[in-house]
Order: sequence, then structure tokens, then C-alpha cells
Amino acid sequence: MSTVIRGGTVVTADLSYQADVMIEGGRIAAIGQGLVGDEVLDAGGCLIMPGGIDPHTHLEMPFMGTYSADDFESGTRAALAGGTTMVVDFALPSPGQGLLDALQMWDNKSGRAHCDYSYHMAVTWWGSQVFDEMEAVVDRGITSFKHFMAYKGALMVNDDELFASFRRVGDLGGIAMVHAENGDVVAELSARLLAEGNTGPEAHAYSRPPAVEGEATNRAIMVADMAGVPLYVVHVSCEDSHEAIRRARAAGKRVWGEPLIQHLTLDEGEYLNPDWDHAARRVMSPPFRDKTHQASLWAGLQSGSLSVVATDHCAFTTAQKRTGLGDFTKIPNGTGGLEDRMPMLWTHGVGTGRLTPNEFVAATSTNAAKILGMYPKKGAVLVGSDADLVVWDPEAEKTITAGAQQSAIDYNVFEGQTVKGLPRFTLTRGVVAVTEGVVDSREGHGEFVARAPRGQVNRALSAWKELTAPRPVQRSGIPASGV
Ligand code: DUC
Ligand code: ZN
Ligand code: ZN
Ligand code: ZN
Repeated sequence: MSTVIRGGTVVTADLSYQADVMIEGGRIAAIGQGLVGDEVLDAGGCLIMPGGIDPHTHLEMPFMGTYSADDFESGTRAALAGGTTMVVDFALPSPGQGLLDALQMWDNKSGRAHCDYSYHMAVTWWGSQVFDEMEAVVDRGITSFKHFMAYKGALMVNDDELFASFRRVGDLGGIAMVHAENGDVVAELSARLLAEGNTGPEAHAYSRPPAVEGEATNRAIMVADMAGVPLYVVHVSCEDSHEAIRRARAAGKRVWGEPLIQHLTLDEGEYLNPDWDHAARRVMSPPFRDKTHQASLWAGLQSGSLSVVATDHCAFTTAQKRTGLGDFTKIPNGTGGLEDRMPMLWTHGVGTGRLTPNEFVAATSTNAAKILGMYPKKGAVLVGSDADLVVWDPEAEKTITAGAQQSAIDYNVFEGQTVKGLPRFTLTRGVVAVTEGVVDSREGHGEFVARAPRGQVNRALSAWKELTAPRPVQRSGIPASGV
């Protein structure tokens, strides 16, 4: 049984060209002119692109006293509806819990996935058990380790733990990831705002200003440099952290930044909406920023200083959000976006001329596959690659509304926005899962994708070697020179 996608333009991160794509056994079998197959999908007027990879989701995650509302079933169904064919979720041990134990919990949940998936491993505490189990985690094909520099008293790790863990990740050939916000400052500002009677959702944003993110990003970059490990900074929301990443990259450091579609398209004005529900539904960390920060993120995607657009999909219902009525620090942090990431980025990126279609593919798929060590199995239109493909109709339009979404929650932060550019077909390993907005996918079809360690170090131009090299010690006597 073979399928041919006929009459479209193949668009990869590098090239655009007219060709048919033949699929057999879940993989791309041929790319060329006039291909013949058992089944034909009409791609006339459409672009054939690698399916999206969302490298940052939290499905059915225990968090702030509840669980995020989209699980691997509804979350991956939403992903496919929007042209995303793979998610990378975070296995999250609670402090004191073993990494392998947490991995087992995530394996139990992910069996329901409609599309392929992988995990990052979160390091939420430090000890010899964590140190030891990290190697087994890498052997399982999980090569990226996330650290929270915020959520003090819960998930946050201190600098000594960060440094120890970064060194271990570096020695294992993996990638360190950070949620970069200064958790001590956030805790202090939150307490003060509450004491002054600021209890509403807007105070959430006041408690996490851009400087909090910029400081932590700079610190993480320097610690990663000293530890000799490549660094991936999740949800870069502002110029303060983007500037640190730009500077690190210009100095030859292996540092990548990931903005979210939410921060690219929504701003802090959302928190001033007089409707409490409206504002609380948009509470996430980091919060939405003003438009100058948005412009910085778009510029980063254009210049290449930012690499990947994700969602941090962590959806909570209105009822869950309302546990924070009267105390903004209790509003579960998180927003959705899995179904909307690609149409929103196409509309506001390609549709406005900010991004080329090839840059769109790089930001939504190929760069994540390369950085995370799964290219060209994923993120490519090449013979032998998995047939995770989206046949993209640049003329198709819709208005986003919660009533029509796959996500399990009762609202959508992009409600009422019209997008132009939608999947005509989404294919997961060769199987058509979505046809013009109609999802017909199979729960449990998704498979775990094991990733290879990149074995990269982060010592290109750093002073790391000099700092740690053995040096002669002058034990006594007069200094050798006048200094
Ligand atoms: N930020 C969120 O908004 N939700 C989940 C975790 C995070 O860091
Ligand atoms: Zn985070
Ligand atoms: Zn996250
Ligand atoms: Zn716009």
C-alpha cells in the first residue's frame, strides 16, 4: 500500500520545489515527478512540509495542586489538527522522586497519544540517585534535562544544584534546558504585591518583570559555560533574555532560545481586561510582555538568534483557574496553543512577510529535530524520513474559537482571531489523521521517539579550560614580580 501526495510544492527548511511525495510503510519512499501510488492525496495549490514538532508541552502534568487538563489523548489530537505531528513533553519527578519512576508515570500516560512523542527529563531536586539515574535516562533516548530556576519551594533548583546537574548532563553528551526566571525575586515580589492588596491576575505579571528573566538567562548561560554543556532556554519572552542569548551565540557558545507563539502574538494588555476570567486564563510564566518585547522576538526569528517556536501547552479550565480567585499566586500557570501554533505563526509570520516559508519550517519543525537529536527521522522531507507531513493550504482560512477546538478546555486564548494558512492534510507516519479540519486519528497510534546524545560541548571560546586548568602555586616568599 503506497500513498502519493501529488501536485504540491515541497517546502523544507532549505528549499522549495515542485515534486510528488510517495509514502510506503510509514516513511517517505520517493520524491519526484509523476509518482504513482495506490492512494493519491491532492496537494494542488498546497505546500508539503515536515509536520510540526512542538518541543515544549505539559500534558496531564501535576502542577499547582491540580493536573493540566489536556492529556496525551486530547493534546496530541489538538496537535494533529493544527499540523503538528510530534510533541516533546516533560517527565516531571516531584522533589524526592526518582527519575526512572517519573519516566514510568509518563510512559503510563503517553500510550494514548495520536502522534509520536518524546520526553525531556526535569531535574527538580539533586542527589546521588538523580546523578546515577541520569545515565539510564540517556540510555532510554532522553537526552535533554530541564531545570526550573523559578517555582521556589516546589520545582526550583538552586545554583549549586544547577551547576552539578549541568556538569553531569555535559558529561553524558546531553543538553541542559532552563526555565529562566529568578525564583527568589519572584517569591519576594509576589509576597509584597499580595501584602499590598494586589490579588488580581495583573499582579502575576508585575511579580515577574523582564529583568527577572534576563538575570536568570544570563546566569544560566554563564553556569552552562562553566559546566561545559550546551543550553536550551525555553519560553524566551523578552528582549532581556533574548539579548543574553544573542550575546552568548555571538561569543561562540552553544545556546538556543525558544519563543512561544503566545508571546509572539499576545501582549500584557490581556491582564488589564476587567473580566477576571479573561485575564486569569492568560496567566502563565513568563507572562505576556509589551509590544517592544514582541518585536525583539520576531527579530530573533528573522536573524536566527532564536531558533524554535513552541507553545508550552499547559491548559487549565476556567474552573481550575478560579482556584486563584482572591490570590493570583494560586492561579494555575499555563496556556494552550498546540492546535493554533502553526496557523498563528504562518498568519503573523509568513502572512506579514516577517518569515519565509522555509524559515517557518525551520522554526516549527526542523530546528527542533536537529537541536534535540532526531533529525532526519523527524523534521525532514527526505527519502527514509518518517512520513510526518503536513499538506499546507496557504489560502484556507478560519476564525479560532473554543467551540471548534480539540483541546479539552472551555476557552481559547486566541478566540476570535482569523488565521489564513491551515492543514489540508496532516499525516502521522504515513497515516492521514486530518482532512480539511476533520480529525480522524487513532488513539494509541503515537510512538516514543528515542533520541541520540549530540555529544557537543560548550567550550568553543569560553575561558572554561583556563579556569579549571592546574596552575602553579606560589607557597611563600616575595611575589615574583612587582605586579
Ligand atoms: N509555565 C507555565 O505557565 N506553565 C507550566 C510551567 C511553566 O513554566
Ligand atoms: Zn517553564
Ligand atoms: Zn513549560
Ligand atoms: Zn499580527
